Amino acid sequence: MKRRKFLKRASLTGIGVAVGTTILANTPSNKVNEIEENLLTNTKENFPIVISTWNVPNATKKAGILIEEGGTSLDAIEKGCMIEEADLNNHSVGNGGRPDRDGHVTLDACIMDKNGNYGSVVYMQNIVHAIAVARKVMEDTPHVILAGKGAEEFAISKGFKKTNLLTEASKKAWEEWKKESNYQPLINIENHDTIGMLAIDKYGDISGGCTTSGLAYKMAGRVGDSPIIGSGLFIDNQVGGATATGMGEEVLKTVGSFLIVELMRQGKSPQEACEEAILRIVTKNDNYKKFQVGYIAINKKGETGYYSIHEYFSVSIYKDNNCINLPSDFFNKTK
Ligand code: SD4
Repeated sequence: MKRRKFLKRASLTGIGVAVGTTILANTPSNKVNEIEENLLTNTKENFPIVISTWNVPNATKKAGILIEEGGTSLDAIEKGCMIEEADLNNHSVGNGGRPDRDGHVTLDACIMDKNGNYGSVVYMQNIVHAIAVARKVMEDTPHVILAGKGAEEFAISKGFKKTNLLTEASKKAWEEWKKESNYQPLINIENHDTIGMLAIDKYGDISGGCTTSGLAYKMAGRVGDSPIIGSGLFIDNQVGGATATGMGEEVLKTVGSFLIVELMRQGKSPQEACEEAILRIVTKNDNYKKFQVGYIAINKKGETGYYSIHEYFSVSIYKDNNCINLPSDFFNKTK
């Protein structure tokens, strides 16, 4: 697809699409079969493709180039996410991430492959590349989640280096915060960089990953949505994938990424499915004006969708050797 056509399609899918009201239960079964058939038939038109939460061109390009060159979506996800984890200027992922209230940087990450395999680390400290450790959990252990000290020790046993993740800049910001110790999880409305990434490689296979240091100044021991299968990330290689950013507690309560993939299985477009998942949150929670959640999704054809509660969520997309950042449409239009 040429760049102009891609941009046009991307902005069409991203902005101003009405929320679908069709409920599968009301859809005739021949229609359901037709929808599923369409979803499962690769058109080869829209991939390889990578989509990431927020404006993360370096990570998205890294993944995009890898799959353009014939790499697998799983390698692309791991290597792409690692770029953000190593970036000291990104204060919500990996090295340089904001600490919890006690000054500890604790990381959550997960990865999922085309076969539905999943690996994750939660509440891990002192290791930069949580996404790579999550992959090792998936591939080299009989388990799917390792937490805290166990995750750290496993990482070290696999050759990962122990690193102090609390940079001077993050320490300074934490010390400033401590003066008032005012925990206001009203964050994410303007910008945030927790990276969720979905990719389809040349072979049509989907993988996804998600990596974060979680909410700044969270309580010690807190784990968010990002490393939890079905909440921060879900992949079904027959249907598509979804991943989340923002207030993890709300994503967890609605099992957002699984919901989006199941809605796509039932015939919704990625855009409609993301909008429906955001609606689930806001209709259950009068408090929604105080937190942000953003979702991205991709289906088997490589069609993308993205939607958030508030303005300023954006996505990065790599396609046909181009990487672009697009603003997301959002639910709360009241100022
Ligand atoms: C969490 N969902 O720990 C993560 C944070 C995040 O953009 O995505 N921020 O709740």
